Amino acid sequence: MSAIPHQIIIPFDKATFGMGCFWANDALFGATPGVLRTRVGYSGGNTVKPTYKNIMDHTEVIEIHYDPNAISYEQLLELFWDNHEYGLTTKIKRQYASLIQYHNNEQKSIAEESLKKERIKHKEELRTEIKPAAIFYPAEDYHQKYRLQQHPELCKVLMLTPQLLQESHVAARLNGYIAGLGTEEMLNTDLASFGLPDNYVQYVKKFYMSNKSTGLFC
Ligand code: MHO
Repeated sequence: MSAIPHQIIIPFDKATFGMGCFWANDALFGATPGVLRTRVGYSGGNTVKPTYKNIMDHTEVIEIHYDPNAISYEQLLELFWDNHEYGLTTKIKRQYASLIQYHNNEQKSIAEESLKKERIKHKEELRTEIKPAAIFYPAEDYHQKYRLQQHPELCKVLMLTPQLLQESHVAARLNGYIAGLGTEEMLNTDLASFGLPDNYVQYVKKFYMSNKSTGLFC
């Protein structure tokens, strides 16, 4: 078996979003072209060392590393607006708040502009907050690539370590595909280059096909 191409080492930008339970958007962005890696965690609060059981004033967020030559911040924001677990106008506890954390002034103005456009589509006030990026506390290992981790044999073949759960490109992609996300074309191209044994290629395809119509869930 050839080596699994876990790491893609090219310049990247970061995007951080809160959109509800982070399991769903980890899978969504993982299967998005131009996204290099994802990891989930807690951010935005003032307290230190939040955990899932004691998240305090923090929000569940996803941190996305993307190739700005392959996908724009505007395109990521489109996915952000369209895929909130609780919608954009529902009053929801801080854990699941709608949050954009910008990493530079350009992201800030693009996000503010897109919020203005999004407002026009809704009758009620949007609850989305736009704030500067703050300390990101990675979530516990079992939350990283949650959908993929429901397939322990596949994870074993990928030789996923706690570090790779947060950093692997292949894990990010498969976490989406196994949940039925991404296009079939992307799936086939990726599976041809990931170096998985053939029975696992078939295994991933089977779950992709059967989950394809399920959509995002948490
Ligand atoms: N509905 C999920 C939420 C998990 S999420 C990481 C559960 O009941 O466990 O917030």
